[in-house]
Amino acid sequence: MRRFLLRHALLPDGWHDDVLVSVDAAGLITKATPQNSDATATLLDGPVLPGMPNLHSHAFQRAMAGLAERSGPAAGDSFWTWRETMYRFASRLTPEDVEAIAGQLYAEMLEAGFTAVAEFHYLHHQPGGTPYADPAELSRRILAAADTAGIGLTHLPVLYRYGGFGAKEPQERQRRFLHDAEAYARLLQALTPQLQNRSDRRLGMAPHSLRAVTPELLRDGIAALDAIDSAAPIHIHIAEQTAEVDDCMAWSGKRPVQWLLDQGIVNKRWCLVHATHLDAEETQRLAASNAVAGLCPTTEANLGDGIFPAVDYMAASGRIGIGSDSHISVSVAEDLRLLEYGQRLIRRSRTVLAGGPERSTGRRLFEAALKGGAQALGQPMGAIAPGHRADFVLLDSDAPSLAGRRGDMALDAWIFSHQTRSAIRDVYVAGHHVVENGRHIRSEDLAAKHRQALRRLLQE
Ligand code: NGQ
Ligand code: ZN
Repeated sequence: MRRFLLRHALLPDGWHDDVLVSVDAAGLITKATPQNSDATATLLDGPVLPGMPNLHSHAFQRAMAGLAERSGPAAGDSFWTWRETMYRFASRLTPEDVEAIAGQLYAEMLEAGFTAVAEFHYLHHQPGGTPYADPAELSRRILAAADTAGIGLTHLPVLYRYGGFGAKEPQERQRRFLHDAEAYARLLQALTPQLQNRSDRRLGMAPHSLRAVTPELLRDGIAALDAIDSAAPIHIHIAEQTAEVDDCMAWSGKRPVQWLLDQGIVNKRWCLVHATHLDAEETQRLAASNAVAGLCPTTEANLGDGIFPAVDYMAASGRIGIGSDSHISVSVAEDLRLLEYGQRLIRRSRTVLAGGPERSTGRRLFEAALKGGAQALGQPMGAIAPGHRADFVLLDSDAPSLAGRRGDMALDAWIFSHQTRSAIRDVYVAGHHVVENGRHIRSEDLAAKHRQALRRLLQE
């Protein structure tokens, strides 16, 4: 049993001082009582937030962040030309590369205040498409990276079989991603032992998109998951680009989110990643489904996706979470800020997502993303309260941007007043200290391995 004394902490009912927290051997909080003292407890002396879930990640893409910013030979660079660059990059990665990139990324996520990640993992096979001797090789590399970094992980092996709506055959470059229903069920089974019985691990599934599966394959994949855990998370990319909406209309006569909602299967297990292009009816129906909209504002901006109707969706009590997706940026604060700024820019207005008069925009967004993120990851996190994991993010009250600020003012300052030097000082996951004075405890070792992998990759 460990004890922490949090000087100033955000609890589910608001800010409190001197919160004494007891943590059991599994890393779960058993008690959290304000206005307490204990000279032997570990003191976290400043504003303490619950760790944020990162609900969408393709770890390998971190290593190509910034490499797709040079314009191509023809006018009209887009999501789809970026995707070609990404496929080329993905085709060269070895298992060692995948682990080195993910290890570095996960350490950076922790330094940024994310204490768990949903890894939407689709790089499964060797270049060319032959499975590795262990078909779960690359998933195991992700698990190893998460263990080394000490981050919570919801592992989402991706079900991918087709190259477009209507069972279109995949491209050559997509071969590393592909499974049929049987091979996919075996992969889930093989990964189950390592992802069970830990408060910081969860297995789920990710049909890549409606482009990558047929209705039958989607059904079979879910059945394979249900046989293991009928409450496990299900994530899918959806309606990120208008071309997908058009293709879905041509295939089914329905928009992607409309089509999926019409299947009658979407519930709180689901995370609809992006869901950028929603009409008014889809917005209301998605909110009512209790699924989470997985928003990735920095990636969506980088890829030119469009802007999610967050005001109407959140007004309808729609659930959201945030993900760093392609990792063009790895920052809780930046993704929340950009989510708000997108809405401000189209509405020519301010404090748009604060949710009512006299409220903190940062607090509303932070709490919504904690709650939705925890639901999407299917992990006991997102609150400093009994039954939740002891994931703490200590802000540096000496940072210039936080000087003299407490409570919601500190949270707003951290999210909106960006300073180059991170204002995050210490991070704990399940009671374990993983970031100390702004640096991950293994940052040097992880950075060295990452540097080595990247030098080799980019020289080849
Ligand atoms: C992905 N990324 O799977 O990495 C996708 C691009 C696709 C995002 N959607 C590929 N941000 O959607 O086909
Ligand atoms: Zn994605």
